[in-house]
Amino acid sequence: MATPMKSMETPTELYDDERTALTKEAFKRAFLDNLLYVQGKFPALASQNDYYQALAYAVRDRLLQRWISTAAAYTKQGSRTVAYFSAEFLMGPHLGNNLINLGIYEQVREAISELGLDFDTLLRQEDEPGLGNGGLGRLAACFIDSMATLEIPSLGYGIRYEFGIFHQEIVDGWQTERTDKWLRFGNPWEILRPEWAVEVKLGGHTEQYRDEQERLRIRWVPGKVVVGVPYDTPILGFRNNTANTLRLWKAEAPESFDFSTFNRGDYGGAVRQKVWSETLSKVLYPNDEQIQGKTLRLEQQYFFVSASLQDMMRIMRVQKLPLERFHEKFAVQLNDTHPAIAVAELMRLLVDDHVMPWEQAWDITCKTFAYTNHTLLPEALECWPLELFKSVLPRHLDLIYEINVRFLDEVRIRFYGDEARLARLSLIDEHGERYVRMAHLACVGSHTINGVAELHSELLKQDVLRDFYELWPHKFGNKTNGVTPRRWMALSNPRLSDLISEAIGDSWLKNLDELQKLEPFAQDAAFRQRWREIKLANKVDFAAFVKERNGINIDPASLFDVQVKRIHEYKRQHLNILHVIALYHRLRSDPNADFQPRTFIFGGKAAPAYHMAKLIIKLINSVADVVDRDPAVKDRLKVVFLQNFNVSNGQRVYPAAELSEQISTAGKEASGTGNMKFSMNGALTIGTMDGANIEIRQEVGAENFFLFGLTAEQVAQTKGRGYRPLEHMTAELQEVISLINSGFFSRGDVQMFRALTDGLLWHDPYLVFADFESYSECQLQVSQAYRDVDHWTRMSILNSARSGKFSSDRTIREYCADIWRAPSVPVRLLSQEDVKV
Ligand code: Z57
Repeated sequence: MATPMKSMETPTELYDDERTALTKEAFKRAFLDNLLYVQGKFPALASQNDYYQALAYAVRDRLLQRWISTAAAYTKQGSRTVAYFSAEFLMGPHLGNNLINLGIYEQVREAISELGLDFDTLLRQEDEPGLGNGGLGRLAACFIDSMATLEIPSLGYGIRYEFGIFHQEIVDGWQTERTDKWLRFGNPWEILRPEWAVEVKLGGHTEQYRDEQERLRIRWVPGKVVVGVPYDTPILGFRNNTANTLRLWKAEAPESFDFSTFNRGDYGGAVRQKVWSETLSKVLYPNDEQIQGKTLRLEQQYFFVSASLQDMMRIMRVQKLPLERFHEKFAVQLNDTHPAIAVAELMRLLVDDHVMPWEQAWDITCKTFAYTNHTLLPEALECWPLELFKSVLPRHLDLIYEINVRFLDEVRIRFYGDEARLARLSLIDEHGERYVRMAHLACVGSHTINGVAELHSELLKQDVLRDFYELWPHKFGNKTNGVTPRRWMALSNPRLSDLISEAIGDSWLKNLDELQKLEPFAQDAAFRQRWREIKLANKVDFAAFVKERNGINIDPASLFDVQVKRIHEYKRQHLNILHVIALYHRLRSDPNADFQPRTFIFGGKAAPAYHMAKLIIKLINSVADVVDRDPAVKDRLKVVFLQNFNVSNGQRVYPAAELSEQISTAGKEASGTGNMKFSMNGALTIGTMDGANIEIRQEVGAENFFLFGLTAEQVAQTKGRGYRPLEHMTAELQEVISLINSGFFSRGDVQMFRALTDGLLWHDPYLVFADFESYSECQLQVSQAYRDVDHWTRMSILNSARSGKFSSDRTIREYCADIWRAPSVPVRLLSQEDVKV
């Protein structure tokens, strides 16, 4: 008999190159092996989801080889590492993206179809990890993609929410929410690391004690303890050997806690403890730019921040680095104030747990953190009521008081006798109820503070963080956002990407500035023709998708005009829909009017408690319904509300869009990133002078951009004078408002949209009426421009050709150079030889 143990005793090969080869044949073998040995399914009985899982595991094997190689390179070099702290990572589906980055998308598509399966059906099986709300979470995802592509050693740290952003369904025109059970069928992209679990304390109180050397110290006696368990997802670079890590924490109950209760016979208590612990990573708060101030949210923030900092200290121990060098080993970026508690937590870990002198700990802390602000909206600035804060983090409150005393001492000397300034700068807001100001904590504890677009960074200095700017002007800078062209062009728009590569080669995906080489092609009639054909093919695909989802027919020959983003008054979806109603009114009044057919496409989620945003969704759907049923406007005007806008749906809509709506009130949108995805994919923008729109216009040229509306300065002036909407009322706008209020879109219900129309008429902080005429006028120019097909196509090509700046690779290069000082570390793929055991 053969002796199977023989070979086990002398293992020489950690992995088999054949097993993870990138050839089609090796891939088929791996796929079938996974189906049988991992899924336990016989091909004839397997479901589409079983096939997807097998495919995902076959891809994952190929990714792990790179991951091991990356870990080996980083460990060997003891490299400086970026830790990106974010409460949200809106990753979108992994499968297609990993195939693109590995460079095997086509081979795998062929392998799968040769096995008689439909590749696109399998791709669609993946439940996307929607662990974010909108722009901020998606930015974090683009950033970790770019860091891997640029070979920057990095870790993304966040929360493994069991339920991500809710699933939106439209019922009778209203948004309804359903839980996002993305883990239902398991997650093949993550790897559990139970050996690196850490304990996180919460609640309780502090007390003084004397240590062995009779020193007076403070001890935190927690009310409860949870365990953070890391789940790692490898993040591939584009066509290199780098696989960085996204490390997300799941909250679990510590066994020891359970046992003490359990042993006392209190089974219910033991279960309650477990249930409570797990609620910490149960669900993502679905608010974008409007905080709710819930205890659980603060607990979530502290939970992932503490677990991450402890994990980083473990890495230092493994690499035998002293904690005094924490800031040399790690650069931590705070994605908004959600992880800002890290400033106090690092101080606690250094001062309390590692007995480091305060001054030294503070020096390390300030050299470790950098803070990115993402908003100018006052309601989005996090402030925690003192009592709530104290009940969750009693020790941190004391540390923050100490940080504040020392900080205000510095301010007092700099600004002699300026008491008002002290109150404005304090980490504690003492006007009325007292609050901890998280943005102030982030500013004080960071060496660098940045905004996310030029205008936003300027307004931060003038406005929201003015006092900090006057104190530390050298800390402030700008890092204009970007998006990854791998997901937002190569993966989502293969037709266009192939045409571009045919014209200028394929290195543009790594160096997006090379898109400039497309400029001469704007003058080439044959190229323009192909450019148009591709847009049309994308529109046809999208129309089929709309038909399947909404059951309505849209005409691919009409102008596709798209606004997809979170629903918020400052983003002014209502400005858009008021204009649609105006067009409808024009068509009804003059049925023979010369009219460029248009399809208005909307998509986006409203925070579940944001009633006005939900009412805007209802209005859009109500208009869509009326317009769809009215034969008088048939084929000329259509309105579609795309349900459940998320990353996957975004990948379908950007390539099909011709007009991108970026119509926020100037001075309100920090940057916007959807605006960049549209422009890269050849859509033209109708937009205000807000966020990154300004830079997009700068890059593509004013003649290739439809600008309207008040500037941020004019908005401020208008408000300063006292904004009176009625002064901006026109006859057409009057008709529009009357039509809504008459119940025309609400089956005679004259009350339904009153809160919306009254808001616009009497107290509108977003100046919709003030911009309405300028917007309508600009939309007329859009319709005229669209009729000149060649002119439009030229503008479209130039938008794409000049969008190189908006690659997140450029953004990350700037963070590396100016903030992180983290050099790249190329990775060599380990071979069998390297890993002989
Ligand atoms: C969020 O998605 C953004 C800012 C926030 O403060 C919160 Br909370 C969530 C967005 C901005 O609204 C966008 O303008 C910006 O492009 C994006 O963050 C990424 O910076």
